[in-house]
Amino acid sequence: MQYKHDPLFPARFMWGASSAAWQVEGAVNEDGRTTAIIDLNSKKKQPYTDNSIAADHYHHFKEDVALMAECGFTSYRFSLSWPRIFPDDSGVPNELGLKFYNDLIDELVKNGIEPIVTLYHYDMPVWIDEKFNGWYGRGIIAEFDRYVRTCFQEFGNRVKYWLSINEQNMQICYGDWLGVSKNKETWFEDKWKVNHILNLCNAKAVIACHELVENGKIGPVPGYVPIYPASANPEDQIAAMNAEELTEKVWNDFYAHRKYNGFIKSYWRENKIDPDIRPGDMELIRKAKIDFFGLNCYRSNVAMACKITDTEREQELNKSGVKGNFIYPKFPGLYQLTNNPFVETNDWDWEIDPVALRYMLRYVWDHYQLPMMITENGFGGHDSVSSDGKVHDPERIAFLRDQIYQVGLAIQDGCEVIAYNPWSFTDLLSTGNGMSKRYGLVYINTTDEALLDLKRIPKDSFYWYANLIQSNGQNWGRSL
Ligand code: BGP
Repeated sequence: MQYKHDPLFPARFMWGASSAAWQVEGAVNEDGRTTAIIDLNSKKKQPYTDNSIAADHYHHFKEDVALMAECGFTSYRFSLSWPRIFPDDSGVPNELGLKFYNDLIDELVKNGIEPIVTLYHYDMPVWIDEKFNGWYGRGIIAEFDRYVRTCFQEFGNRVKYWLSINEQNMQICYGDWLGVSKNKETWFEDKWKVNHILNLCNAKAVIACHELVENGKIGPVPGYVPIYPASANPEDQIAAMNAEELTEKVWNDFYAHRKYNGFIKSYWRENKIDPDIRPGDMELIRKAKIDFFGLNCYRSNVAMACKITDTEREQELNKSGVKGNFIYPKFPGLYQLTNNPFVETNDWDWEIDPVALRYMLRYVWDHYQLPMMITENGFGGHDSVSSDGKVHDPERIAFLRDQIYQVGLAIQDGCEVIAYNPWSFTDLLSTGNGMSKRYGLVYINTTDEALLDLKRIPKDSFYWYANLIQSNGQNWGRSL
C-alpha cells in the first residue's frame, strides 16, 4: 500500500545501534579473557583481520556510552564474550569479566539506554572447542547452559531483552567462512548435526531466561536476506521458495513452531542425511517458546531455477571491496542466485535494497505473528577523515534514511516492530575486511595497517540519526 503521509513510529520505539564483542572490544588477553575460536578464524582469513585491539571499546566504553546518550539512544545491542566470562573449564566465572559487563550495563542504564544482549556472537572459547570438539560434540550443551545461566543471574535484574544465538543460519550456510565447519568435505552432512546442537543450545537459553529473568524476553537473531524470484516463471518462484527454506525458513519455522518443518525432513531423506536427533531432544525444544525475533538484514537476493543436471557452484563473497567480484552460487535441483538489475550495490557487491526490510518484516510478521526488532542493518563503506577533521558519509545517511523509512512503512502496514539497531555504533572490525569496511555512526581513528590514537569522531550520519531519534522518526533531513 502507498500512504499519503510519512509513517509514524510507536511512542516507546527503541532507537539504538549494534555491535559484537569480538569485533568491538579488543583487550583479548586482558583481565583473564582467553582465546575465542573467532579470534583464530579472523587471523587465518585473507585479507587478514586481527581483533586484539579492534575499536578498543573495552577501555573506551564510558566514552562510547556518553556518545550514545548524546545521539539520543534508547537501546544498545551488544554481545557478551563467553571466554571473558568462562576463560577455562574450572566452572568458576571470571570476576573481572563479569565486572566489565556489569559496569557497561550500569553505564547504559544510568543513561536511559535499554541493554539488548546477545549471548553468542561467534566467540566460543577455544578450551570448549578443544575439550568437546566445539559444535560437533554434545559436551558444549551443558557448558552453554552454565554460561547463559550465569549471565541471566548476574545481569538479569537490568537486562530484560536477550538474544540467544547470532545468525545460526549463516553459521551453517557459511560454516567455512565463519569458522564453524571443521571439514569442508563432510560439511554437507555435518552441518545438520551441528545445527541440531545449536538448536538445543538455543532451547537451553530460552528456557533458562524464562526461569531466571523476571519479565525477561528472549529471541533468536536470524541473518535475513529476502529472496525474490528472477521472473514470473513459476519455476523461478519455486526456486526462490527453495532458497528461502534452505537459508532462512527452516530456522525461523523451527524457532517459532519448535519442530523441524516438512521441507527439511524431506531434504534430509532425499540426501540421506541424519541430523542425529536423540530421545529427549524434541521434548526440550518444545519447551523453548521464543518471545520475539531479532532480525539482521543488509541486502536481498534473487533466485532462479537450476536444473538438476547443472553443475554445482560455490558462492564466493567479494573480499576485495572492488565491485564485480561476487560469485553467485548454483545448487542443482534447488536454485541458483543471480544479480538484481533493479538495485544498486555497495563496493562489496551487497545489494542496497531498502524495500527488502519492509518485505522481511511483512514476511516474518505474516508467518509468525511475533514482535520483531531490527538487530542489524547498515552500510559498509571506505570512510576517511576529511581535511576539515570531519567524516562525511552521505551514502550512509541515504542508506539509513531509506531503510528506516521502510521499517516505518512496515509498521504502518500493521507489523509489530519494537526497535531499530543498525550495525554499528562505532566503526569496528568487519567479518572479513577488518577496519577497511566501516559501518559506524562514529569513526574510530585507526587502520588495519597502523594503530592510531583510536579517537572517536562522530560522522555526519551520527548527527542525522540524532535528529531522527529526537523526532521519533519524523525528521528525515530532507524530503524523500
Ligand atoms: C553480520 C554479522 C556481524 C557483522 C555484519 C556485517 O552477518 O552478524 O557480525 O559483521 O554481518 O558483515 P561484514 O562484517 O562481513 O561486512
